[in-house]
Amino acid sequence: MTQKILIFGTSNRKKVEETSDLFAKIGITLKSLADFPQGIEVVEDGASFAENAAKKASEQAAFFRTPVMAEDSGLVVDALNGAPGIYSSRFSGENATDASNNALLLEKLSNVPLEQRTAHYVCHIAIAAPSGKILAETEGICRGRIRFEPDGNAGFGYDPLFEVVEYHQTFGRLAPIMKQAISHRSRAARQILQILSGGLSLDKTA
Ligand code: ITT
Repeated sequence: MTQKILIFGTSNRKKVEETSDLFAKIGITLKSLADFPQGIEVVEDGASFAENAAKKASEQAAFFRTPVMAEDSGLVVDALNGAPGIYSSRFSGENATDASNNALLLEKLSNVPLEQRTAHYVCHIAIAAPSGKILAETEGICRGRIRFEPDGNAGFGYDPLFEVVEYHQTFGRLAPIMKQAISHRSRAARQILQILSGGLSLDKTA
């Protein structure tokens, strides 16, 4: 099988690690922004995961003059009216780290009992042509709840606090292969693979 290359316009190497095996199965090698240090910074000022994913994909596709895939993802916590949502990466401020975000999440949920700690991850993926046109977009979700203490250090972001209830384990503790089977990102990515396998051409430059 000839390998095709698709630029995944993300600077989050965990996003690439979690999806590259899936794309490899249909002969696509993902390249990330780590492979293109001259890339552009996209301002994520959309009002939804969908808007931000489309903006990241289309601005970068125009810049690189080739189709680009991008995704916007985050954690939606019911007891916080959907926060941190699209602000997940900077929940605790401009210089946020995973640790400071997790600490703030625990603080905000400190008086919330287990049965009200339900949450879900969302991942919206978009592929854009250099014209800015969105060629494909999909969304995946993964339901769980927020633990009272972190457990494990697999994955990234909120994973040590995010318990997949059916498995009684956090994504921080579950094996990466399990996250790859059931995560929001894998679900969105598998739908993209179906669209690509169904004939969407990445050679389009329109
Ligand atoms: P790019 O915009 O460059 O792709 P980013 O990390 O800034 O990278 P987002 O703006 O989409 O990506 O923010 C995603 C945030 O949502 C991420 O920093 C985590 O806080 C959270 N998140 C998303 N998916 C997650 C996952 O699988 N596990 C844990 N946290 C996740």
